[in-house]
Amino acid sequence: MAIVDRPRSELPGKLKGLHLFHYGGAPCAQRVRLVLAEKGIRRGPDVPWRSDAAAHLSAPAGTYIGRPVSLPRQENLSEAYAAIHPHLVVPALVHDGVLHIESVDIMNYVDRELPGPALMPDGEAGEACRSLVARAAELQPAVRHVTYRWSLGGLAKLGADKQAELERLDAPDSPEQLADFYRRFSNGEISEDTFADHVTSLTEGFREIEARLSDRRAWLCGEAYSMADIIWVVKVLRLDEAGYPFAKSFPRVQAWFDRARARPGYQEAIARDLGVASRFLRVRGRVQNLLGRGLRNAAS
Ligand SMILES: N[C@@H](CCC(=O)N[C@@H](CS)C(=O)NCC(=O)O)C(=O)O
Repeated sequence: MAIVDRPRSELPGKLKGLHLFHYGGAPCAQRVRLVLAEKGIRRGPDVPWRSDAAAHLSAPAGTYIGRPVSLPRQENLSEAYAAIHPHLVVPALVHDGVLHIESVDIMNYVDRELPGPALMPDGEAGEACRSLVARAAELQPAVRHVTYRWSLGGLAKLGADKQAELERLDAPDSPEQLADFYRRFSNGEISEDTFADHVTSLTEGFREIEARLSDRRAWLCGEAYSMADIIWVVKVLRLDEAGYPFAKSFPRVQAWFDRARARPGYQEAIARDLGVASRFLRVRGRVQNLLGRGLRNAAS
């Protein structure tokens, strides 16, 4: 269980109820919002993430307060956010003053500790479900590489000053190694072969999901929507925005994704955040595909 024992910021200790540090378009945060929505925990207002105004300190029971941290504005790469999340990524969840990090741990925590339908099945189905969740989590670095290479491109490159600041803020033992990733990406040190290998890893993952759906089951672990669906849905969404050819390559994944998108939880947790930024990424992905240098070409 990933808990930050003594965060440098005093803010988490002041928060009552549930508070989620997140970003609308970030898959790791989307999966936690989806779990909260499927548990029936309602989304309250979004407030400025650093706010310790009295009106923002307590989330009423059965709701959570969103504290969006803008990744495009690089608010996560700041001293103030480093004092909350030592690895400089979203999400982070505070529950009654206790700070939790690592999205899969947070998903399990919410499922286990809070009321609402169980999202992890029992018995054999549970084992399969856990291994699908682990498989998805293992592919997170691949999603990061694809996002930066095919969706964000030059927009995400850091200048020398920002990079130096990031090197200073990033914890040397961070499992994310974000400063190292940004340095290699910004300096063009990641080879096209490396990016292509990440696309191949994702394609292998989607092939496994397509195979699981071949017996016409509604959801990945059987008839009940589970944690496995949640973690894979947001992965498919991110790649779909980037221009991955699901309908052509994996039609069952596409149909399952469409079913998942029709759920009320998806509407509350994901769809309402997919604004201009998501449309921009989709258009960019489509144009790159039309020009023959998009993710569709890399995936074929
Ligand atoms: N292992 C972490 C990974 C979190 C992560 O990679 N978050 C991404 C968004 S999906 C992020 O905040 N990236 C910051 C950036 O790219 O600057 C978790 O699962 O919580």
